[in-house]
Amino acid sequence: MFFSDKAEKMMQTAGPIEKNILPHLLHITEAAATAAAYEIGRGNKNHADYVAVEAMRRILNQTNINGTIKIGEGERDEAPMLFIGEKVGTGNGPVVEIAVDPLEGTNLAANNINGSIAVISMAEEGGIFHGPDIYFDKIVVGPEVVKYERETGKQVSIDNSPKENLNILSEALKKEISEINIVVLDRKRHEKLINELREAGARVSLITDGDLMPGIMTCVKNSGIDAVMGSGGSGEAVLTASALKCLGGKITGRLVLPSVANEKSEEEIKRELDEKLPRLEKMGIKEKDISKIRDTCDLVPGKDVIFAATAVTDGPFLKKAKLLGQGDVQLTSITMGSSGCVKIIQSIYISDKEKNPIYL
Ligand code: VTB
Repeated sequence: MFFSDKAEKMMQTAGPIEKNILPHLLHITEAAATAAAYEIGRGNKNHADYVAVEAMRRILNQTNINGTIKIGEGERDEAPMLFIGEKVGTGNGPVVEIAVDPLEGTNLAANNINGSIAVISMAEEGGIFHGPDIYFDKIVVGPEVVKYERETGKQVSIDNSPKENLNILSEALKKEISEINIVVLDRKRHEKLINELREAGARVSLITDGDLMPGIMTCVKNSGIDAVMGSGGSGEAVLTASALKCLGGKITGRLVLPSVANEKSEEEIKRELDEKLPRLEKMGIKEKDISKIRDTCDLVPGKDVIFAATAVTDGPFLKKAKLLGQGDVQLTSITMGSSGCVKIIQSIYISDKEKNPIYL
């Protein structure tokens, strides 16, 4: 079989959402990233988020889908746009469930620090976890680890010690533990995890925000990121799971209330539980099930999954949104679908053709 036949077959295995909606997904993240680009470095993360949300919603509503937001900006009473349950799209098109983060890493964008993106994923009905906006304590690994797990029956797990997980990573990736690099959000709640990883001999890269893209990087050969560990937003975990489903990686972990993860007082934990339990129950999650282990397929059960991200500030392989003057803009994005097809796209929007149309 020629390679071209293989690529053609891959294109044919794509489901209807990947075939028909994926090309439009790019415009949705591009619009959000463009709006956010004007806010880079202005120090106002709320406004940066607002303009990204507004732009993303506008383009979503011009898209021929019958969509429902499953992971969004929050509950209906706290988020006016892209709230959980909001119906989006023209209504003429496939029924899809949607996870969005119009500006992942609001602080990063507001302060012009690397790593902020506009991101979205979609899947068929029932394809995206209907979960609360709390934390997900997780381990994210790439396809080589998944292959090793399948072959040996050994598995990375949130219930293993960091040392046990490092041993599995070391065998799976054929690396010494001293060569392994784990990305962890720099938070007090991760002090124990960071110490244990370092004591076991691994290297730990601390980041201030934005652990979604590093999760995707575990699926990129020689990216230098072997795993992402620790708790972060559950919405970001679902978005990460969407990408991993396309790339063959894995996320595993459990939901956790921020007050519990951040070791707040009994009183604060009770207050958060009282506030969130009714919502959790409405979503079908009983108190005893909050801390159940969930993996990629629990977070994204869908079969026809699509994902897109556009850089706002610089990233490992996506270059920042560049404002070229007079509203012109240059963007880099990644899109993928569950067929396995990945695209890295540079877009240049220049309205005046008398200007030099291509910027490098
Ligand atoms: C993480 C990180 C995000 O929120 O989800 C984090 O990936 C949640 O942790 O980029 P904290 O509540 O400790 O900030 C972000 O930093 C922002 O959404």
